[in-house]
Amino acid sequence: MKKILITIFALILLLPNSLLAAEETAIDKGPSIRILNPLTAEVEKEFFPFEGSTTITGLSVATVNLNTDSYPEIIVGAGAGEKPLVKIFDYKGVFLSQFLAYSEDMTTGIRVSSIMLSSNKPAIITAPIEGGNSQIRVFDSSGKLLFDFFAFDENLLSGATISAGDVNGDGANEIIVGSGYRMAPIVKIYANTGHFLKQFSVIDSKFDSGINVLGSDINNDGKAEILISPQMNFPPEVSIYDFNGNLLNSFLAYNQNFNGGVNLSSADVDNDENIEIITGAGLSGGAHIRFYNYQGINKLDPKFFAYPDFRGGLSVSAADIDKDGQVEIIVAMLNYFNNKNYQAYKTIKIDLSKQKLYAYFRGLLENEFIISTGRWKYPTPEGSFKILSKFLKTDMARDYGPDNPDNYNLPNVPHVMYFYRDYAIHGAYWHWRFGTRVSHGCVNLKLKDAKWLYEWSDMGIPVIIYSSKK
Ligand SMILES: [Ca+2]
Ligand SMILES: [Ca+2]
Ligand SMILES: [Ca+2]
Ligand SMILES: [Ca+2]
Repeated sequence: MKKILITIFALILLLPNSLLAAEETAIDKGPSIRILNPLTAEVEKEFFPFEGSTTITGLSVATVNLNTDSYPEIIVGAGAGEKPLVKIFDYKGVFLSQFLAYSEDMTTGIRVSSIMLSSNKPAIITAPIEGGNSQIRVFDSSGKLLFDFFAFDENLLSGATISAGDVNGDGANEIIVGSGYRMAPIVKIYANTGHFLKQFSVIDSKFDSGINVLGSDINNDGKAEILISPQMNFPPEVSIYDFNGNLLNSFLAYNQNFNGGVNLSSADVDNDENIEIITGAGLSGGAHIRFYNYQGINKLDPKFFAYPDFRGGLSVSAADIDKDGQVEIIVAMLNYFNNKNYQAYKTIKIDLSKQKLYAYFRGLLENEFIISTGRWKYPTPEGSFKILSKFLKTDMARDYGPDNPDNYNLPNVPHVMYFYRDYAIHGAYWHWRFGTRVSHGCVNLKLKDAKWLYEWSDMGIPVIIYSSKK
């Protein structure tokens, strides 16, 4: 009898672990690339460029024909947490080659784009993402570095965004660079030799969390327009500029309350001889793709999702990669949450010794707050956790026994985010002793700080709790 009980007990213990293991196996493939038909939303192909990497947090994707077979290749850049690799795949998703775009120890992630330097000279452009600098590099089809330049101050770790197009109509493509995270929104234009040509501020835009750029002749006048959208933190507005920085048109790609950013691509997806603007929702959005014409009118299915459940945004490209006369949409998971590591794009760090909470975005300190954690009797747990649930308001009560002075009953605790069991980060209206250990294990913030952190935090982001002084 005892043995049976032990067996049952062992089974109960084992069950959740084995379920967890199954989940982890599914996740281990890493972020995916999908090839979709824009007319039917059908997935034609899926592959996993960094299968086996346990640290990669996302991808960037571009397309260009690099060799003599006239089929465009799929160019994939590694996101944060992985070596700065560019991997090249054919239109069937078969791996062809790879190269390091920057030194091996630069693991803050890269973006990729492509440019035709002349009619038969394709090239790959790379730029670091937020957390890295703004060194733009241009490689030939074999991965040989042709030239590089810093688009912004070398010490600035805001990253940069990249695209290309013949913006001045002289028959040669220019390199377009967009400013990165926490910079005033600026577009810089370089010749295809790396020679700086001009820049303009996006004066009617407040986007200071990085801008995405795209060069594409969307109005058929023989010159590429410059499209701009926010990387995050602003309404999903796509603005169209000419070479001189004149605003030609703008429209909202998604609901104006969506602040997760917009990624851009373009192609004639419906074969009407007009190029469509293709948008992919950014960092914290679902895998929502939309198609617009130059006027900002929605075309095709406005409810096109590349993945049913994924919420981490898409890097988007488009080309007729199988040469059947129909353009494909090629998407990459931009912000891939791997449950096994804690290098996600946003991280909350809590230093119990200093009674401080730090909010990091891609390794950059975005905000810090003075807090109150658990007193010595009810310590806040140290370790790696993540945001499990969010409540705008909730009641909190604890009964340690009759007449125990530690009992509490707090109605309407604001901006509550649970990270482990019944431990939460939340606003506290009942005391003003921030900077000292006051709570029963929760992490208390001032009301305005709690509101900011609540709005900034996404579900699942890591919460790392430690003591800098032991
Ligand atoms: Ca040009
Ligand atoms: Ca044009
Ligand atoms: Ca079209
Ligand atoms: Ca095709």
